[in-house]
Amino acid sequence: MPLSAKRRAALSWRTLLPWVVGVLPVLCGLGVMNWQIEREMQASSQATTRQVVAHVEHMLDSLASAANALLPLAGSPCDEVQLRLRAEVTRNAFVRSTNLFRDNSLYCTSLFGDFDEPVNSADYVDGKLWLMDGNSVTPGHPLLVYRASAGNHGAISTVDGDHLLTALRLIGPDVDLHIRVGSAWMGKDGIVHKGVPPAAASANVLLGSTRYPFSVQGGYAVDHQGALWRSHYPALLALLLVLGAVAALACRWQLRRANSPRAELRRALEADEFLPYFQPVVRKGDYRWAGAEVLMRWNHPQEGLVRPDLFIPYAEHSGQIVAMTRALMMHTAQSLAPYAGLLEDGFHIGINITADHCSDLRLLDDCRTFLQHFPPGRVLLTLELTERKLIEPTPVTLDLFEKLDAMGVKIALDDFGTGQSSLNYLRQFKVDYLKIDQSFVAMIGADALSVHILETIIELSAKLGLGIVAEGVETEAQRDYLARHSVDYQQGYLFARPMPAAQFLSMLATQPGASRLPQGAPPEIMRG
Ligand code: G
Ligand code: G
Ligand code: MN
Repeated sequence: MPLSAKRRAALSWRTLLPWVVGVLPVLCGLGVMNWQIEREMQASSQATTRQVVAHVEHMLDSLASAANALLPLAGSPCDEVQLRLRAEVTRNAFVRSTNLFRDNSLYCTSLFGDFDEPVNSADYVDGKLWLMDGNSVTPGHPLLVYRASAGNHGAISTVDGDHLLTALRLIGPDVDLHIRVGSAWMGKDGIVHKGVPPAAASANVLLGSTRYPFSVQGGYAVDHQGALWRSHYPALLALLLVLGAVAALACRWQLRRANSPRAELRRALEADEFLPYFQPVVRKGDYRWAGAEVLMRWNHPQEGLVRPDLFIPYAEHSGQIVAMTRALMMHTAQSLAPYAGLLEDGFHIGINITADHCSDLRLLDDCRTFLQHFPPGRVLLTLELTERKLIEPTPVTLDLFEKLDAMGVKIALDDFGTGQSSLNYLRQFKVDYLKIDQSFVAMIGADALSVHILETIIELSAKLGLGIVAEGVETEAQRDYLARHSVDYQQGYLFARPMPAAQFLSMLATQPGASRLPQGAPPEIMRG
C-alpha cells in the first residue's frame, strides 16, 4: 500500500532492532557464563588450596610428633639417645631425619650420631619452621624443618621437599600453587625462592594454616579461563547463537507483521480513523437534498486524509472491509442521529457494501442497529453494491436480501453499466435503484452512440420500475439533460462534493425550506 512509503526515517531502527534483539541474549548469556566460570574457578582454587594446607599440616603433625617425643632427651649425650632418634624416623611417615641441639649447636643426628653444626633460631619462623634450600647432606634439595625447643636446647625434625612438591603437583594439577614459610616460598618448580611469590592471574587465594606458621597461595594462570571456555562450553555457545538468531528472526517477522497493510488497517480501525464523508444526492425538479452517499475517508495520523481508492481494494482483499463498513455505519448513525430533525422523512442514506458483506448475516444486525438510531421512517437506508468482487446468488445471500427488503432496506447497483454482470445482478437480486456510472454521464453531449447507451439504461430502469440515480454530474448541461430524461436523482460536484459530517449538517440546516431545526443546532453541528 502506498501509505507506508513515507516511513524512511523509521527504517533505521527497524533494521537495527532485530540485530539488537539477536545480539542481546548472546551477550547476556556470555556474561552469565563468564561469571559462572569465574565463580567455579574461585571455588576450585579455594578448595585445592585448603587441601594443600591440610596435607602440609598433616606432614608437620608427623614432624611435630617426632620432635616433641625427642624434646625431653635434648641435652643428653648423643651415644645414649642416638637409637631413639632413629626410632622416631622409622615411626613417623614423613620424617627424614631427627636431630638434637644444645646452646645453638646441633650435636646429635639420626644419620651421623655425634655432630657439630651451628643452629640459628632466627632462621625459624616463630622459632618453629624453616623452609631450607638444602643442607650439608643434600645441598640444593629443599627441606622443611620443624624445631621444638625448651630453654636453650631442643629437637629438630625434617621432611624432604619432594613430599611438598608431590602435594603441590598432585593435589592441584592445573592450579598454580606456592607454599610460603616466612620470606621463603616454593612452587611447582621445586626450588626455594626468597620474597613473595607472584600472584595468580585469576582466582588468587592465600590461605594460612591455623596451627603452623605457613600459608599456601593458589590461583590460575592467564590461559586457564580460555581453556575452560573451549573445553566446557562449545555446546552452550552454539545454543546461545541459535537462540540469538531465532530471537532476531522472530523480531524481524513481528516487525514486518506489525508494519503490514493488514496490521495498519487493524490499528486504524481500533483508533477509529475511518470517517464518513457525505455527498448529497438531489431530487429532480427542485434539486433539494433527498439523501447522501456515505464515502469512507481514512484520517491517517501521518498521511492526513486518505482517499478510499488507495485502501478499499486492499481492505476488500484482506476481508477487513466488513468490520470497517460496520464501524463506518456506526459512525454515520452517531453523527446524524442527534440532528435527525434536519432530515426529511425517507432521507436516503447510501452505504457502499462489498461482496463479502453480502454473505454475512450480521449485515442484518448492522442495518437494524443503524436504523434504530433514527425515528421510524426518517431514514431510507440504501446499500450500494459494486462489482469489484462478484456477488454470488447463494442461498445465504438471497435469504439476506429478502430479509433486508422486509426491513425496508433498499438495494442500489453502483457504477451501473461498467461491470460484466450488471444485467445478471438485475435478474438475480431484487434491486431498487440503478446508479448510472459517471463515465456515461460524462458522455452527455458527446458522440451519439454513448448517448444511446445512456438513454437505454434510463429506459431499462423505467421498464423494470427501478429508481435511477445519475452520478458524477458536473455541468448544468448534464443536469438539464438528465432532468429532461426524467432521471429521479442526481449526484455530483455540480451540487456538492463529498464533505465531513459537520459541514454536511450545517449545509443541510441552511437548505431553503429546512425544517425541524434542533435547539442550538448550528454551533453544535460545526463541531461535527
Ligand atoms: O469519493 P470517492 O473517491 O470517495 O470514492 C472512491 C471509491 O471508493 C468509490 O468507488 C466508492 O464506491 C468506494 N468507497 C467509498 N467509500 C466506501 C465504503 O465505505 N465501502 C466500500 N466498499 N467502498 C467505498
Ligand atoms: O461508490 P462510487 O463509485 O459511486 O463513488 C463515487 C465516486 O465518485 C467517489 O469517488 C466520489 O468522490 C466521486 N464523485 C462524486 N461526484 C463526482 C463528480 O461530479 N465528478 C467526479 N469526477 N467524481 C465524482
Ligand atoms: Mn457508491
